[in-house]
Amino acid sequence: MLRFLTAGESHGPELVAVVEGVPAGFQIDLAAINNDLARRQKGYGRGGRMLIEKDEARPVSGIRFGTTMGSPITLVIENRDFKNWTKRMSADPADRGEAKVVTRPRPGHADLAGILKYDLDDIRDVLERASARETTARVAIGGLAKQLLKPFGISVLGYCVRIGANEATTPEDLNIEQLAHLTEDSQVRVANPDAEKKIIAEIDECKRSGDTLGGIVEVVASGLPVGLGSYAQWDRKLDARLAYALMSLQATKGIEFGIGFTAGRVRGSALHDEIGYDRAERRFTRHSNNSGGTEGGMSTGEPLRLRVAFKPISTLMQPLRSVDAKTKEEALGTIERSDVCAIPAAAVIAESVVAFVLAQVFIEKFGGDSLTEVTRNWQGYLEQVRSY
Ligand code: EPS
Repeated sequence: MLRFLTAGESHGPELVAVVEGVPAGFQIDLAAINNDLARRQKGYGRGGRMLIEKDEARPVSGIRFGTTMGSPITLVIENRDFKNWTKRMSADPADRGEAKVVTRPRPGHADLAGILKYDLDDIRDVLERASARETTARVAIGGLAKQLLKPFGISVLGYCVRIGANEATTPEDLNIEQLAHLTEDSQVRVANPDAEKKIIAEIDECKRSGDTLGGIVEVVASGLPVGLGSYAQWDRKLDARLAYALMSLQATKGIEFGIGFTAGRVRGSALHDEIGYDRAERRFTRHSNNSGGTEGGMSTGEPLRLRVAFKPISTLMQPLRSVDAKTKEEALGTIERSDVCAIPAAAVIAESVVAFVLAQVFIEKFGGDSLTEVTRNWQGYLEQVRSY
């Protein structure tokens, strides 16, 4: 089974990702992982931290001469900003007292529930780990996962379809490469230049007024064989597992597959994707993909399409009302350096999380200890489906 853990604080020395269950024999292109880390750092509306960092994954286990060995893979990402925090984030008890204690919780952040739950005096002990900086490790893992999917023709892409008040409609019938090309060139990761201008104007307006902006990202994946995941048990359902993983991202508020919540408003005849058969290709086809590529908790073989809604960042430069946790007096939420809008980054993060879950279900279905074994199982299954 493919699994991972991440560790590290936002202003600590390093972020760490340990990935276990990667079969031997996969080529790992570190530059591609680092490219995803760079994509995560981009986007109009990011704050000063991204000017300090240059996120790069350093492999310290599991990869030899660019190839996986079957052992756990560890990727370490340095926090360059740590050099400005060595005393304030020190592990040494002698340095206690070097940092100003944070006592004013921000509405919307993990601050208040975190100090109460862990019985802490300093909100920094909560926010350092709750920070979305943790997603750096998840993007590194997602970058690795994409390379497990690549030999089997599976690609995954995330981009923005709404930021704040502005919807960015995406041209229909573009393949994933064309979409990647369009959204990669956009400052806010949208495939719609008109919307991009309006979004940038709204981000500027929010910056001026000390506010923040959320948005909606779409993730698509192509090349999936039919039958990943299973209807047989609740925790094996592909859509459920994707929703779990995406919901674990720091600002997620909602997820929908295919036409999502609209499914509750239309009739069955308008919704369900009618079935056809292509005799030449020897495969079942669909006349539409309203399901978003899953039925009964399994991939249908059509492209996966899902959307994730992220709330605006909870650090406001015009802070909201709060209470000082120590004195219990009315106070304003703490101001930390932050971003006005991180939705373009969230698109890369959601893409990474989806890539990992897809790699997980893929390895589960076609599992083996080596690329050779996984490939044999995958080819055999595709032939079995073709000759059904
Ligand atoms: C982030 C790094 C953080 C924030 C942001 C995400 O850096 P810093 O706290 O040093 O400015 O920019 O985190 C938050 C908005 C948050 O609430 O935790 C990153 O690397 O993505």
